[in-house]
Amino acid sequence: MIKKTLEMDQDLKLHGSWASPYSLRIIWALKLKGLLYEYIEEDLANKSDLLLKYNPIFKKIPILVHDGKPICESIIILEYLDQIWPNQYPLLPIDSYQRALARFWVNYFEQKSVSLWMIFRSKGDEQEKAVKDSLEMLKIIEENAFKNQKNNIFFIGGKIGIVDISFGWICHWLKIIEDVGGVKLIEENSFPNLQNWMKKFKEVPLIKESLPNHQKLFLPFKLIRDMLLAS
Ligand SMILES: N[C@@H](CCC(=O)N[C@@H](CS)C(=O)NCC(=O)O)C(=O)O
Repeated sequence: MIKKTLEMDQDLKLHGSWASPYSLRIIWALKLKGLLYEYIEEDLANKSDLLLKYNPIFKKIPILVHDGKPICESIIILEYLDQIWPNQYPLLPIDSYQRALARFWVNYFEQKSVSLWMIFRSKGDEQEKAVKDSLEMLKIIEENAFKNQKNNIFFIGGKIGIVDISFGWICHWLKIIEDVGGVKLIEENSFPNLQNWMKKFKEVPLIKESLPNHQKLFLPFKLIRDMLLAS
């Protein structure tokens, strides 16, 4: 499927998976920047030769291929896109200090969100520990990450930026993790800053239209969890 957008003279291909929150990070960035790209859906149960050729180390998607050159790891891809197209919807703040702050939170989330996936793939004591670690991460984000908002909705700068894009998947996949893992992390009144941001982020049309159906996502995630626990 080819997406028609503003920039027509680039050869950009995105190898992704419809159920992957990491693919979605790149789709959001490409759309925000108005870049034309070709999307290639990968079957992660039967990886293509191209996927294995482009990411022989981790064998994971997303992979962005720019003029034949593969770039792997979603955050690295976001930074790459921002360096190549700095003037089309910058994802990182211009100000060096704000830029450092944005990178700090992206890095924090990349390190700590591992515990969210651990909830999904574990049970018993291991899952309890993952819930505890995840709640600690959410509390730290709740109490600290929004300090730079200056009454804006989004993390830094009043518009969706790299922090929103990197955190963004929790707006949708957190519920999947809760439902599939059989746990509850966010109650109605807990984490008000975070919940406000999640609500506003999901309301942005470009984000809203890209989120996969919850029930459609639930089934493969449940199957994967059952397989992982059985093995
Ligand atoms: N740190 C990577 C994570 C990417 C990732 O975990 N991709 C998953 C899909 S969501 C994948 O390709 N899994 C295939 C596998 O592990 O075999 C990134 O940010 O790009």
